[in-house]
Amino acid sequence: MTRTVAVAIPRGVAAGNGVLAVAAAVGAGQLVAGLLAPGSSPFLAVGNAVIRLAPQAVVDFAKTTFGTADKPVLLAGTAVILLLVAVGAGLASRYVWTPGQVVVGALGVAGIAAVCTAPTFTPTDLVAPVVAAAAGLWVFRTLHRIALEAAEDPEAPSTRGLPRRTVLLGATTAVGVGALAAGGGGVLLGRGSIDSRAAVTARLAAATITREAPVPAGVDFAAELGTTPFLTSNDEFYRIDVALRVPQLRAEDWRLRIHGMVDRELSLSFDDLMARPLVERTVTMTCVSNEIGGDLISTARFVGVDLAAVLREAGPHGEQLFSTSTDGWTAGTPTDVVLEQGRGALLAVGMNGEALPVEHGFPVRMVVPGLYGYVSATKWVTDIEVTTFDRTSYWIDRGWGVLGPVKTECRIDLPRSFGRVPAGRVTVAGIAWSQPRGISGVEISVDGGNWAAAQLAAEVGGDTWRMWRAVVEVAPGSHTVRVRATDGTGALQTDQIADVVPDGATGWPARVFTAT
Ligand SMILES: Nc1nc2c(c(=O)[nH]1)N[C@H]1C(S)=C(S)[C@@H](COP(=O)(O)O)O[C@H]1N2
Ligand SMILES: [Mo]
Repeated sequence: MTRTVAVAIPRGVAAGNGVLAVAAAVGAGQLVAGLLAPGSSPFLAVGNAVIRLAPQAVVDFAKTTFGTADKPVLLAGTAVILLLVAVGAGLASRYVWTPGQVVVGALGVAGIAAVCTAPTFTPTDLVAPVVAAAAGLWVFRTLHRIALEAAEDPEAPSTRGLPRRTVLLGATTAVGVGALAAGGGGVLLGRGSIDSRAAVTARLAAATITREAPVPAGVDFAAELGTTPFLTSNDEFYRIDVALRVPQLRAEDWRLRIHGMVDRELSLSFDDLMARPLVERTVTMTCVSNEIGGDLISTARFVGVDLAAVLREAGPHGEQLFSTSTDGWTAGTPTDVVLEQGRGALLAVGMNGEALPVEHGFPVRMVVPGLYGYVSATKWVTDIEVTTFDRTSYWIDRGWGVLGPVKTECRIDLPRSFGRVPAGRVTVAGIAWSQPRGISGVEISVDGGNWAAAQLAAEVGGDTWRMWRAVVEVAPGSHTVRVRATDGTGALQTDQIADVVPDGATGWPARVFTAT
C-alpha cells in the first residue's frame, strides 16, 4: 500500500510567513496613512478601538499602573496580540494557504472596521486600511506558494532559475525590509507636524491664557445616564473635511495673510499669533449636514486669538471674509457676524488643553460660534480675503446657503432608538442647542400628549449645547417621545421639517421605544 504524505511548510517558516504578511499589512497601512491622513493608520485605529472597547477595568488598570504611558502600553499590548494571531495564521497554513489567508483577511477586515468606526472617520481614511488588507493577503499568498515549493524540494530551480530555497530567503528578506521601510517611512512622514504639535502643546501649557470659569458641575448627565458628555474629547470630536490628504503643517512654517478690502494688509506668523492675548472659549460646533438626531455636533474648549481684534487691525471694508485652507478648501463668513460685539470668533490654536489635532486644523483654524462649520470653521487656514459675496466658496458653489447661522435644534439620546425599557418611570434625555442664543427651555411630549418641561442641566453659555432630561410614566407597549426646544430669546424651535440642504435640518425629533 502506498501513501502520499502531503508536503508541509516547516513550522518556523510557516509562522514567519504569517508574521511577515501581517507586518507587510501594518507597514503598508502606516505608509499610506502617513501620506494621506495620520488618523487613518489601521494599526493605530485597531489600538484605539481596543482602548475604546476594552472593559473599563482594563483601562483603569492601565491608567493606574502605567499613568500617562497607558496608551503606548495598550498599543504595545495590541501589537503583541497581533503578533500571536500572525504566528497562528502562519501555522494554520502549513499545507494549504486558505486557513491563514482567512485569518489575515479577518485582521484586514478588523483594520477597516476600526478605521470606519473611528469617530473622526472620513471616506478617504478607507484607503490606508484597504491597501493594508490587500498587501497582507497578497504577501501571505505569495510567500505561502514560495515556501511550499521550497518545502517540496529546496534545491530544485524555481521558475526564475534560482534554487527554491534561495527564492524563499530572498522573498522573506524583501518583505521584511519592505515592511519596516514602509512602516518607518509612514511614521516619519507625519513626524514634522507631530513634533511641531507637541511643541505647540508645550507652549500653550506655559502661555498666559485668559481662562473661562471651569465647566460647572451638573452640565451633563453622562455619569448617571451614560448620555453625551458636555465636553467632547478630541478623539471623539466629529470631523468633516474634503481634503484628500490631511494637511500636515508645521507651526514654524505657518503664516496667515489678511488682505483684500482692508486698510492695512496683515501677515501673521505663528509666533505673532502667540504673542497676542490668548483667550479660552467653550464652543459647540455644528455641521450643517447634521440630520435630525445626528452626531455631527461636538463641544470643546478652544484657545486662540480673538479674530475680531485681528480683523479690526486690518480695517475691513467688505461684507465677506473669504478664508482659504492649505488644501484649497474655502469658506465665506459674514464680516459683520465676526465683528459683532460678544460673538467670540477665534483664530484657534488649542483644543481641550492641547494644540489642535492635525485632523482638526493644526496649527490654526477659525471658530465662529453660532455659524455652521461650512461658512466659518476653516481648518489649516492661511489666507483671509476681505471681499464681497460675489466670490463664492466651496459649499456655496455646491448649492448650500450663503449665511449659515445655526438653527435651534435638539436631539434625543435616551431611550436608545427602538430601545426596550421597563414600563413605569422612564428617563428621556438629550441635548439642545441654539448657538449663540442658548437654550431656555426644552419640552417633551409622549404619544402626542401634553408638552411638559424637561429639566435643564446647568448652563455654560449661549455658544454651547445644553443637556436636558425628563422622567415620564409609561405603560407597557410602544411609545413615541417628541422633543422641542426654546432658544435664549424665547423663540420655539420650528416644527417645519427641512432637509439639511441648503442651510440645516429642522423639525422636532421623535423617538420610538418599547416599554415592557
Ligand atoms: N480646510 C477645511 N476646513 C473645514 C472643512 C473642510 O472640508 N476643509 N469642513 C468644514 C465643515 S463643513 C465643518 S462642519 C467643520 C468641521 O470641523 P471638525 O472637523 O474639526 O469637526 O470644519 C470646517 N472646516
Ligand atoms: Mo459641515
